[in-house]
Amino acid sequence: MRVKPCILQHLHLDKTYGMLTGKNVRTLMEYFDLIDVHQDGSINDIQFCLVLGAMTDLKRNQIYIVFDMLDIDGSGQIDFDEFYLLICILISLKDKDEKQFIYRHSRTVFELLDEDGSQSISAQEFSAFGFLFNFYGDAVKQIFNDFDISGDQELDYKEFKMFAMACIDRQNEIDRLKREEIERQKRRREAKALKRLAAGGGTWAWLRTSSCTIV
Ligand SMILES: [Ca+2]
Ligand SMILES: [Ca+2]
Repeated sequence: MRVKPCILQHLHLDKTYGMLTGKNVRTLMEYFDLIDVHQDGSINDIQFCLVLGAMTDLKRNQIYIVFDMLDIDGSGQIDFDEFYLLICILISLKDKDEKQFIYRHSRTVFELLDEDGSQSISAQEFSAFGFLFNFYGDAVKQIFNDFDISGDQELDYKEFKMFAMACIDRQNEIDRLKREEIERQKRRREAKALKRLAAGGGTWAWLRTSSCTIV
């Protein structure tokens, strides 16, 4: 998930506690009041969809998944505390502090991902909700397998805590390898293009053809 330039741009989490400072919380409360057009202290899924659509590149169906994840009491409304938690997650992603956030708030993140409240996270829950923290595909599978020490295909809280410390490092490593591969492919394409140029084909041939047409 990518956080777009928006109101969050100038907000940062306190380095010690991984939460917003009091002043920033007030700013966020004022913003929440503006979104809360019915002034009932909560926002519904339509308002939530508009806000999160403007702040992130999440697709509509993903936004609804996040809504259901945050709406823990199933009221169909998101109150300020739930909104505040989401904003802290988004700020941590924007500032690339998500590893610290997950580590500091591992219990909260664990409860968010444990959708059915079974006190453990199944592979299915992880795949369904992990995108909120930029956990994707093969990296999830690999790390999930590594940290499921008991081998029951579930991460209990202890296992999750170890996972929290290590998983984003692994994700970064996979991303780095991907970037290197893209760079290698780009260099290969450039080398081929130069080869064609040296052999009198490619761009020069196209230019010659174009000139003839113009004349
Ligand atoms: Ca569960
Ligand atoms: Ca386990």
